[in-house]
Amino acid sequence: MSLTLYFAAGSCSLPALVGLEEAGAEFDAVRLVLPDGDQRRPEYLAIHPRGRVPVLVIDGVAIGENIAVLTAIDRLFPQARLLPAGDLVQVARAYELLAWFASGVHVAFAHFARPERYTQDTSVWPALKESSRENMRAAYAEIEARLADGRSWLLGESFSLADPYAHVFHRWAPRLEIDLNDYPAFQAHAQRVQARPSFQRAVLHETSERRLVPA
Ligand SMILES: N[C@@H](CCC(=O)N[C@@H](CS)C(=O)NCC(=O)O)C(=O)O
Repeated sequence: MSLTLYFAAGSCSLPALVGLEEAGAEFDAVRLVLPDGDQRRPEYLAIHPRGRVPVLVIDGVAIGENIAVLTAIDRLFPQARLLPAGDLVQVARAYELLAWFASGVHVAFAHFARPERYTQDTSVWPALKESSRENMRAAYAEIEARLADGRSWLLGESFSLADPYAHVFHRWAPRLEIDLNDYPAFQAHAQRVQARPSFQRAVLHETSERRLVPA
């Protein structure tokens, strides 16, 4: 089986990188530089016409959208136990969280980072950005509340792909000028995510020379 992950540093492709590393997968990691517009290059749009990361290509078939990518990684490597399996309620709870990350939290942040997606009227961008910051604060508070019972990981005592996914939003806080010291359990969770060897290997890919477009 051949696996290629298209990803970008600092982006929501982090959990896919961590998942492949947790599983000990052999894969080709191809880095896009979003500020350079790599995602809009014809050679990338030919792979994924939506022009976003992450994309996982499995034996020549490209899969986009985080939830699909993370599900594929989990199913390819069941021994790594990257997402709950079996118990219906645990599986549903996991997907409830992943879906909120993808369609709630990420979209809230996009109003800050990509206001042009929502309106060309630049006069309302400051208001959009301010409501994004409020919505992100609410998201951080919800994550904090989930960890408040002392659990190590978002779904309980076992690490899952929800953890590096949440860490994406932790990494975005400085851009929002949100002080995460207001969320101590989320800060401690971030340290646990960063301590995993899979995270450290994932971060190495973020600076690798293997780019879609060689520099
Ligand atoms: N709904 C998609 C969103 C993917 C997405 O927006 N990724 C960002 C990086 S975090 C991206 O590729 N941005 C490039 C752009 O907007 O041009 C998912 O969950 O995978």
